[in-house]
Amino acid sequence: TDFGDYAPAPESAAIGRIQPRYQMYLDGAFVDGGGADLTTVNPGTGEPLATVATAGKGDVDRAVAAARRAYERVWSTMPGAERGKYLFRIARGIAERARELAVVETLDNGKPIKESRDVDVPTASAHFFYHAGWADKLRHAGLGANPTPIGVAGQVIPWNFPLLMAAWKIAPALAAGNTVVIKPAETTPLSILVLAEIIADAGLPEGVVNILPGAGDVGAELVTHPGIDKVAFTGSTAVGKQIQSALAGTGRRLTLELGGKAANIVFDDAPIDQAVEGIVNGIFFNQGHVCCAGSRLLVQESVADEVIDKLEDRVSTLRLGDPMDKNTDIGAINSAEQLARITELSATGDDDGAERWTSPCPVPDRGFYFPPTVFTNVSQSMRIARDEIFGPVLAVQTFRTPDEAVSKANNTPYGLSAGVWTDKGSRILGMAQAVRAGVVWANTFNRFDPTAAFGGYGESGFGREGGRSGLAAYLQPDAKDQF
Ligand code: TXE
Repeated sequence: TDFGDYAPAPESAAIGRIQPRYQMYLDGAFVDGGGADLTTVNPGTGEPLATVATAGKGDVDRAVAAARRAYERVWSTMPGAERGKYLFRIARGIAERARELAVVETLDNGKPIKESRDVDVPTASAHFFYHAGWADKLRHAGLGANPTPIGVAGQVIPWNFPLLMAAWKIAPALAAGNTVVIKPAETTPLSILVLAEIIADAGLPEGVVNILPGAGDVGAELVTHPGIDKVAFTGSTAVGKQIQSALAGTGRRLTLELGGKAANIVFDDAPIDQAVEGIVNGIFFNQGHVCCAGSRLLVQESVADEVIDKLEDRVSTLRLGDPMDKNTDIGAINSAEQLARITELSATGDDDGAERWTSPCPVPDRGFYFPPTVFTNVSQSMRIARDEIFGPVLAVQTFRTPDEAVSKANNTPYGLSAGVWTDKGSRILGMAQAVRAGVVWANTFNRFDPTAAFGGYGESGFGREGGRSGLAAYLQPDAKDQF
């Protein structure tokens, strides 16, 4: 593989190197699984990157049993301050291997290297640092005088932020004293397997974290396994619904972080240039593979032409291409399947009579790429205004009054995030109340911080990740302390 500017220095040849084959991480050991190896592809080129062992018959049983042993014998009874030390070590391990992780993430996922380097990897490390701090302070979290862990967590994560989603899931579970069996997405298993090495090097007791690569069938087996006490899933709304119905009546704790169709709402008193940057970040960050992406622009009629002109000018300057190039703004679509889904869904915009604008940027002739696209003349009934496209495609609608903005923003079964751009503080507060979304950003977008709770309303799922509420998702409140 050509690592470009990220080529390993001769004295540290191992840095950034992709192994030809990766194993699962089960009960503290790197082992083969009973499933057929999967081949992960570099979306930037479309070429195979590495093969990965996957879980097969009996592996979920083995991993859940290992997690149960670790839970009962070591992890749930260990003093919080001790657990915290392991989390600090993992956080430091991520920081120490940041360059390698960024390269692995970009090669496996297709996101621009500057995003892996500046967002995904540091934020993953920050999640472990933040939760390390909670481990010995659980009784001060306002969740009861002596909150206890839930048990063994079964976790399934998607491909859009592979390392970061692993950190979002593993760090709070461990801080609260739970053990984990986690399944990465089939197209992006590599960075979490590098994290497994960091976890092993941190000396985490065996069985506390188990990582089982595989496809949806492994995920389904994991979340329905009778040995699992708590399920955390991030992925499509369709699969989230299946999981919720499969678990109905089991009493198992469940959190779901699903799709979204966020409105980015620009009022006529907004700082327009800043708003344009926020619109670009909202929908083109990570190729739009973001559950909270600002995929619907709602712009006040009086400034709509100005905003759209400035937006198209700005988007024309974005560089699309080789994810490993430090100057790339928009990288590759994660898989051929996702590229086909984006192509198909955006074609419904043409069929429904919306007006398509495509960035004039050159598109590489190999790998999976989709140029930034903006649809205007969009009406509420069109699929491009309703369905999650999960790609670099923006649907623009206009509004006249704040009430109309609220009603359009809320006209969706989803409710994960929204953005408000205005000069008026009172309007920000009003919109934050009126828009049904778990996260409302004001004069910014796509800001993630481990101290802030993230999660949705409606078909975007339930439960929160990050902050004190995220921690609560991994604790049984103290029965003696309820009021
Ligand atoms: O999702 P899946 P896909 C949305 C986005 C995207 C669409 C499809 O709109 O276009 O979903 O993506 C595992 N039981 N999001 O098909 O299938 C699967 O192996 C348990 C939004 O990739 O939901 C992977 O690890 N697990 C989203 C994970 O679920 C199952 C992020 C997600 O894959 C399973 C991803 C099953 N029955 C997609 N079937 C977000 N919220 O950010 C699959 N999986």
